[in-house]
Amino acid sequence: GQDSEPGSAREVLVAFEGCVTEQRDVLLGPYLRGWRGLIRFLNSLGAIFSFVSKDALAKIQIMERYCSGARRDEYRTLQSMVRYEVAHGLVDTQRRAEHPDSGCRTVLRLHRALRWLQLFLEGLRTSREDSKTSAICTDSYNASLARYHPWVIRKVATAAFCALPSRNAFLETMNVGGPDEAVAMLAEALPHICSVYGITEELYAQHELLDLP
Ligand code: 1PZ
Repeated sequence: GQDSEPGSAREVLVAFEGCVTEQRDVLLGPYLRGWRGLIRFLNSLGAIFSFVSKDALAKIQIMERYCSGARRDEYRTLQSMVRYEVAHGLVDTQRRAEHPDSGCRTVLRLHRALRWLQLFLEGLRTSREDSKTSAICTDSYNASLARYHPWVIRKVATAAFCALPSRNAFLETMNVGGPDEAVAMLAEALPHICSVYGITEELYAQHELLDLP
């Protein structure tokens, strides 16, 4: 519920740490909790990003429905989800038709956004104090998510990035102390996001799911 959502960036990023099991399975519960925390953080940046958080939230809700539905056992991990949906023909591979909101295509959108997040946070972490958050954000967006978005979304997104606060102010909004503490926290937490991203990428590549419509 609302109260158990992570409140600071540390809790958000650490949620991704809890995603990966010893067998390198990705648990959907913590994955979606991490995402809920990211959305909450995004909302705190202002209404200008609500077109982003609405889309991400809709996808999280699709996944939460699977995870609490009649087939919840199949949706415990990304691996079991892929196995189940693929084996039962529940994934549209050519165009969205009978299964427009499969777990596989929905997670793929979040997965691509996670690549953006990884690049953005790494850029933020390694940037100089006078760097512009908007420039770091634009660079990481252009190097990842942008290629999946039509022109109009790219324009709206890039315009919204200009509203981002300065690097240090942004690091402060992460609620983990001053900019130095925030940077240290990012260094500690980024490997977990990378690992979730890498495992998912490999899983989707194996099943040829990386281009799902
Ligand atoms: C800190 C600044 C935050 C900037 C966020 C950067 C990402 C910009 C993405 C803008 C896209 C939003 C509009 C929705 C587009 C959808 O069409 C696509 C594809 O979904 P489909 O149409 O196929 O169902 N959706 C996405 O690509 C998912 C985007 C999720 C972005 C989540 C960002 C999380 C930010 C966390 C901030 C710390």
